[in-house]
Amino acid sequence: MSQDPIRIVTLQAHILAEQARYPEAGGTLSWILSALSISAKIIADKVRRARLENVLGSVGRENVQGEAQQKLDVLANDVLLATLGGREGVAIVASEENEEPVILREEASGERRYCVLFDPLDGSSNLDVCGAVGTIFSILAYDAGVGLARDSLLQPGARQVAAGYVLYGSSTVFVLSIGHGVDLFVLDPSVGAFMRVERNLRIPAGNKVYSVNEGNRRSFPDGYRRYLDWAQNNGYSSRYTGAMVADVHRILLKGGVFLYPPTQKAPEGKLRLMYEANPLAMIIERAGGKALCAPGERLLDIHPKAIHQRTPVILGSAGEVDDVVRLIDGV
Ligand code: AHM
Ligand code: MG
Repeated sequence: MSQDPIRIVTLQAHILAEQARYPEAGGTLSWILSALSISAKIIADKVRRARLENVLGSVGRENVQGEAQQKLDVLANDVLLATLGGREGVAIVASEENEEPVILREEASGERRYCVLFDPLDGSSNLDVCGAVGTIFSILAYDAGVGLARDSLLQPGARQVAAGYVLYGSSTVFVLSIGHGVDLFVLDPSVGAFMRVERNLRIPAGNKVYSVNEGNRRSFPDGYRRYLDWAQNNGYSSRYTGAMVADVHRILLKGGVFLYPPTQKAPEGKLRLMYEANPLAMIIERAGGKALCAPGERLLDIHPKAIHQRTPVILGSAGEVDDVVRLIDGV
């Protein structure tokens, strides 16, 4: 009797196999994903060596969001700009750390071109204490026919061609969705490659865990406070690291719900629609979960008006999101 050999699939091989499913694909997207994979390895190395190389702490200025920029925010941003800048298929790069998108190639071309948006180092305030941080990315098709090149970016998240994140935790993981399901890769440092460890990830339908900054509870709208009372009366646990990538990764694997509600200080919520919320919402939906910006309003359907726009976020296991909505609606 023959035995199936154990298959080793790297991220690179996975991307090429996905590309082969679409005979019309010219490989442009694959090149962009490979630039993201290389960036992830370089950033992972910088994160691991940060204390040794004295690149922790802030650079002493704020980004466009009014947040103190960490030295590693800037380093990670530069790495992504450098790797993506060399890819012919990238028309525009937009980063949470840059006020304006970088237009690289705006003329029409025979090959399909893309816009790549990213949060280079999400949760970077965790760096000083060796906590988990991540990189989040979103890829949209570029349309040279749209008036100003930067207007090409203003597409609802549902149109993302690919989305994903890298989590620099106790290991470095790369979570990716291209066109359909969600796949999980882990960096094997001895080989220098991301290895596929799970295909078609499915988020558990429920789990009694919520992830929210409860320090803001007093300034949440009533409905969210009602939900928290209900959850606490029903034996829920709370898990919150302050890095969205780490918190959402836990929920993707174990189930539960992640919330960033509107607050008095941030009436639109704190999280950025195009760099953080859209890509993570797509991952959660493609894994079978739900992602909303308010009861009855799908996050991926928001038509952005500005690239640094913010949004409230409710995402996670379908059953848990339904409970949040029920309690917000006061049912
Ligand atoms: P950052 O991209 O500047 O690191 O900010 C985003 C982070 C998210 O990762 C996290 O969910 C949130 O900010 C935490 O904010 P708060 O400290 O208000 O709970
Ligand atoms: Mg962020």
